[in-house]
Amino acid sequence: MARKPMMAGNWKMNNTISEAVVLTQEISNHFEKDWGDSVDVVVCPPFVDLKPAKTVIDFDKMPIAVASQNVYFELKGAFTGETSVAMIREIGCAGSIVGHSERREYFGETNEDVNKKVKALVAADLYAIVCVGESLAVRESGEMIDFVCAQVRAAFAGVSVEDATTCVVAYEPIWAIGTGRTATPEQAEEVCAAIRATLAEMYGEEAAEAMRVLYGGSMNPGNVEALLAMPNIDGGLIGGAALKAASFIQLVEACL
Ligand code: 3PY
Repeated sequence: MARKPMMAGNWKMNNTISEAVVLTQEISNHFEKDWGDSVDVVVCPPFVDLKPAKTVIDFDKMPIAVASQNVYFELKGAFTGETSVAMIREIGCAGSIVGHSERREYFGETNEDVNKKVKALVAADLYAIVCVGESLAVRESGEMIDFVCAQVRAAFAGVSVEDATTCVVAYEPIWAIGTGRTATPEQAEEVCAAIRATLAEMYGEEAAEAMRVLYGGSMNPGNVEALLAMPNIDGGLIGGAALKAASFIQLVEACL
């Protein structure tokens, strides 16, 4: 089955509101309307930038979606500092990244938290971009497939096939994030294929074939073609290269 690629920019904790507006406008200015037929483009700015970024995108002219980098699973209440699915939905977000390795490592996010966030998102008709990936130690132990597939199973535990197929999985080996090291296309493909096999065990072949599996971890204009040539890599979740309009657009163009 031909899956429509997705190119999503994870801006992390970069860009003030004014910078976010400029970057979004620069991306929009390069954007050709019919690109939306061939690729889903998503920008994931920090929370405070979501609304201003969304406001400068005219979705009819530039089919660029906005998603958050995180969301809380409780619906409302005394959770200081957190942001709910209803809040991001009202801004016009299409979904949220969940379980990025930086959230797992620095903020103690567990597989159980990720699962609750996926459930909260899909219940609000939003999608999750579920990040999974192993550390260097796990890779060197040879256990990376078991480790990553367990993360996938945990993230989607109790999520229906209808809801799961709205979501996206992003394989981001931790040792390739912000290090300039990229998994080789073959290394990335091996794990992305295993992720799809896990989705097939959980949801059946047809659903697994329909779901997008992205690669993330120092994807850039120099390596994007080789990564996208792999049968189980359906796009990218982009860090540093998403912070400049020119390089992000090159990555989007690689999907056309
Ligand atoms: C990276 O490419 O550095 C990322 O973490 C994307 O999410």
